[in-house]
Amino acid sequence: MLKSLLFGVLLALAPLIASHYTFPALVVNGVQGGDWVNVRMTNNHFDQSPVTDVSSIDFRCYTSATNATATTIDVAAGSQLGIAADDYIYHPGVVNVYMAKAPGDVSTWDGSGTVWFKVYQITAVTDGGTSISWPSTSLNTVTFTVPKNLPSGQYLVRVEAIALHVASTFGGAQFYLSCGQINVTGGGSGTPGPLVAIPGVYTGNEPGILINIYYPIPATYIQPGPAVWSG
Ligand SMILES: *[C@@H]1O[C@H](CO)[C@@H](O)[C@H](O)[C@H]1NC(C)=O
Ligand SMILES: *[C@@H]1O[C@H](CO)[C@@H](O)[C@H](O)[C@H]1NC(C)=O
Ligand SMILES: [Cu+2]
Repeated sequence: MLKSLLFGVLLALAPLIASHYTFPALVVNGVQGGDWVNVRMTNNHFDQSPVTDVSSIDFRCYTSATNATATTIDVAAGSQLGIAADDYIYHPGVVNVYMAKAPGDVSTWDGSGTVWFKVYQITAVTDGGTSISWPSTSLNTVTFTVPKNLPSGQYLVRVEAIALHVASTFGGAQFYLSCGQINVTGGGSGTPGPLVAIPGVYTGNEPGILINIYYPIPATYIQPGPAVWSG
C-alpha cells in the first residue's frame, strides 16, 4: 500500500523533475539496437521536447534540423517489433504506430504523400465516466506484430506517443515521435489501409487530442487516426 502510494506520487512528480522522452531504438528478434542506429535521429535528441503542431513537417519524422537517415534493419513479417523509448512513457496518453512503404530505398525517402497506415494502437480504458486509465503509461518499449500479410519491402515505421496531461487547449497535446527504417522480409500480398498523409492525418481538434482528461472524467475515449490495419 505504502509502496504503491509512493509510486503514485513519483509518477505524478515525474513530469516536473524529469525531461520528456524520445524513441531512439528498435527491438528486433528481442535484441535492442543502439540509439539512433535504425531510427532517424530526431531534432529533440538532446532536450526530448515534443512536437505540438500537427501540421508541421516535423510531425512526420521530427528531423528538420538533423536531416537524419538511419540503417535499415530486416524484420520478418509476422514477427514482433519493438520501439524503445529512452525513458518510460510517464505522461497519461495513448500510442499509435504508423508505417509507410518506400517507393525505393527507404534511407533516402521522406515519407511524403498519402502513404501511411496504422498498424498498432494503445488506447485509453474508460468505464462511462467513473475512471480513465492509460495502459501505455509506464511502458518503456512499444511492441507490436508486423502484419503477416504486409508486402515485403522497405518501410518507415513511425511511433507516436500522445501525451494528454495539458491537452485541454488547442495545441496542448504533446507528440513524442520518431521514424525507424525496416526491410520487411517474408511478407504477403495484403493491401494496407486506410492510407493517410502525415502531416494531414490530424487537425488538432480531434476529441482524442483536444481533451480535458481530468474533469469531467471522459465517459469514452476516441483514439485519433484511422483504424488499425492488421493484415
Ligand atoms: C538540413 O537540410 C537543410 C536543407 O537542405 C539545410 O539547410 C541544413 O543545413 C541541413 N542541416 C544539417 C544539420 O545537415
Ligand atoms: C531486404 O530483404 C531482402 C530479402 O532478404 C534482401 O534481398 C534485400 O537486400 C534487403 N534490402 C535491404 C535494403 O536490406
Ligand atoms: Cu513531458
